[in-house]
Amino acid sequence: MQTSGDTSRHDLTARPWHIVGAGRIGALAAFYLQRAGAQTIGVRPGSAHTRRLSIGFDQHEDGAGSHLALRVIPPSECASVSRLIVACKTPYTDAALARVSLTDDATVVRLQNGMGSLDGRITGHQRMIGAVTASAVMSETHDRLRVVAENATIFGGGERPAWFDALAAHWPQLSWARDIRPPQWRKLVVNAALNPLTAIHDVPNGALLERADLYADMTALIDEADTVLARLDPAWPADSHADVAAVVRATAANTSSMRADIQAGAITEIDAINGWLLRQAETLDLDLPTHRRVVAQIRQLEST
Ligand code: KPL
Repeated sequence: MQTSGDTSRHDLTARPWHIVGAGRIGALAAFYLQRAGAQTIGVRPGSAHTRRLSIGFDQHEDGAGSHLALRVIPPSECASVSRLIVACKTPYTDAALARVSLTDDATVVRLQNGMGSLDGRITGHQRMIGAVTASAVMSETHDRLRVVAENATIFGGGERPAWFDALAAHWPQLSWARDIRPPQWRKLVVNAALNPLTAIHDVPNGALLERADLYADMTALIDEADTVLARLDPAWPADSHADVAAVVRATAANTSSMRADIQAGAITEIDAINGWLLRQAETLDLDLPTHRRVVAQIRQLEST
């Protein structure tokens, strides 16, 4: 007799999972999928050859080392993809997905910062699942990652798919939310308030609570974001200050991803974070002067 656990595992393992952007978080997703018995294939935008990634994982809780072996193929070889995790940085999404051919019933999990990078891409019977993670993975060397914080990860949007329970049994702190917008927006406000300021001033996250000028800008960014989100959804609590301060304290010594991008001379995710808020504000006829200013400053830094 088949149990619901068997059905869930069958649904998870019946078709391969493609992961676009096998960076740190993509590799973590591949690692948990493999632990759950699924076949995983990495997709590397911009590459023309197949290669084999071999990544060591140091897990912080018990110091135990684990290993991920992943075949990584170019997007041009991705025909008939029916399970896709999009974990690349948001500015590379269009280029990465341009040559990936999805089936009509494909499920796409968006495991990225910000909002909006897959808008208009999911059609007909395809399904998009939103995902937000607070887990943190650091690169120790090019083939060794350290899971520095195994925190909550939320997938969601509508009914829980059959495969979800089989994955959650192997992915610590993975849960399902019928409405994924509140967790996505909470992360969005944190990223919108923290990331540009730390990048512009080249400071670790904790500086935002220590320097009066940065604290004032952070407060303005939160207030403006809350104003937009409360207009989009009247149920939005409209006061994210405590949420943001808690993340700043918990990550005080960290370099935000946007600061790291600017330091590395890479394009940032500003367009999917503060840029998304500005686009929403425009449709609502709202002005967000502080977001406008930091977006312009980040664009300036990106172009120098
Ligand atoms: O998600 C982050 C990021 O850097 O993108 C935070 C939470 C701000 C941690 O640095």
